[in-house]
Amino acid sequence: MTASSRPQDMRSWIAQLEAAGELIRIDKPVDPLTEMGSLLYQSREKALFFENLPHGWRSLGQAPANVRHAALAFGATEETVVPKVANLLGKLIKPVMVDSAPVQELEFAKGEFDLTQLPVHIAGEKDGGPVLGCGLVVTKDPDTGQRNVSFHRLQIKGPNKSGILLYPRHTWKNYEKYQARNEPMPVAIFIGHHPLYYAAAATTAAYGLDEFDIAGGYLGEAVRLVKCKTVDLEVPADAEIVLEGHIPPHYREDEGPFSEFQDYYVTGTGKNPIVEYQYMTRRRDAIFKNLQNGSEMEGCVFHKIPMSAAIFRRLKDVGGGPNLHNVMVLPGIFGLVVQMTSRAYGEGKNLLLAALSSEYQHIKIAIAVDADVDIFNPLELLWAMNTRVDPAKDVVIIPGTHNHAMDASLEELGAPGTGLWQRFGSKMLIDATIPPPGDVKARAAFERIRPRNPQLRLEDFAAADSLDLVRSLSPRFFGSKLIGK
Ligand SMILES: Cc1cc2nc3c(=O)[nH]c(=O)nc-3n(C[C@H](O)[C@H](O)[C@H](O)COP(=O)(O)O)c2cc1C
Ligand SMILES: [Mn+2]
Repeated sequence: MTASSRPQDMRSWIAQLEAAGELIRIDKPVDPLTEMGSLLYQSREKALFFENLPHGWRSLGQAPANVRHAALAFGATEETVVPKVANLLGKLIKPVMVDSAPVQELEFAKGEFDLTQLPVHIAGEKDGGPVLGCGLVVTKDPDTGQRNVSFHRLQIKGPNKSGILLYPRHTWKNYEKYQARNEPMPVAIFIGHHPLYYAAAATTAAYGLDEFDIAGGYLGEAVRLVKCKTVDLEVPADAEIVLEGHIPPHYREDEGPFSEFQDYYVTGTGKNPIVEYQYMTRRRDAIFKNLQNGSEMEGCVFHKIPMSAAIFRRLKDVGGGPNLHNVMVLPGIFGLVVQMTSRAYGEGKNLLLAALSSEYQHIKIAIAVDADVDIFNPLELLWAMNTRVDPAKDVVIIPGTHNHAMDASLEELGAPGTGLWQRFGSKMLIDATIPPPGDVKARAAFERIRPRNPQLRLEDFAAADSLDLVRSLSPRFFGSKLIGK
């Protein structure tokens, strides 16, 4: 933030989306429990701003709805956002403390607020109840005081109670330390902020690295933090709502099912910890933030960008600096494509091996392709895999690997709510790269066809009454990247 500018928050983001023609306003009344999830599900292209919710609430969702929106938030394009975020991951900015905060304009003690009055929605037909999907959970390591921020699904269970799904990672590690002392873990959960806070919370980095430092780097400005009222934690001053509470030790309750990121309900369902809330603060005119999961929904976009960027950052030094162009996580989140130009035979496999064992546990299938493949067009990926792969030598399966606990296709060990929860499975790499440029003759066999005069434009030839039809055509089609150059 410069002296004259306001901090970036959810309000600046709503204005930015609207200016870019990316926001649909919903002025009719919408019931979060029975209607909102269906509307979000249908809006894969645009953000939705619900203006007429029960108890006078407004709520933003599907923002980002897709990688294009995420790129807008980072000041990049679909093609440049991942390399840009990979670079920003090396530029941490420490937060600053402030004394007074918009998010503490109003304060509510226990009994004065009721989570069931918030516009928390039910996403899927078979979900176990309304789930707060957009609460970012702040905790501390009780030994070191190091802060952690991460996303956790919070199923609303009463006026002051929610469930919480804790995958065995950093928040879980903090919780285990409190549990060993038989003490509740204090938590602060903030709802509604600029999307780069969410991207930072979804970034898996080293244990002990404060995700607010990452958020500062992403935003290019220090996060403004304020002390909570009832817990020894700090939250972003410019968020919309903050819930203060604690997770009791050793206590579990049934939680789930929930519409999850792979597009399935069941993973994670079981005996999970709960959060008890004793305090709420918020802006006077607070705007709620909803978030729906499911493949290619907002929740997925928040996985895709940080995960792709962290893996890009890891791959860029493999073998002393490959010719790496881009990385993108595929729908479902357990697959990933690496776009590169090999310097030598076999280099594709070297990068894929690194992609399969990064900070993230999700990636099970990694595919490498060349620069001429549009990695944002699934048709081109399928084409590359069936015209550039010799299965006997380009596909490698590694059995007996530790996989993401929410990959329903693999054997589940342990259970949710325990530190032993995992899937035990395998991983696969598919090297669909073509011979390196140095081998001119071998590479020539893979030169893609282009039409004669590829610079010609359909609109310059179409009849006047067909022009609207031409303009309605998607700019992305098979081979579109090879045209007009
Ligand atoms: C939309 C969304 C929802 C998520 N839900 C959960 C969840 O319910 N439980 C969980 O443990 N992790 C969840 N995650 C993943 C973690 O928040 C994410 O991997 C984060 O980087 C973990 O932080 P940590 O590395 O500090 O542990 C979710 C991520 C996203 C993007
Ligand atoms: Mn962390």
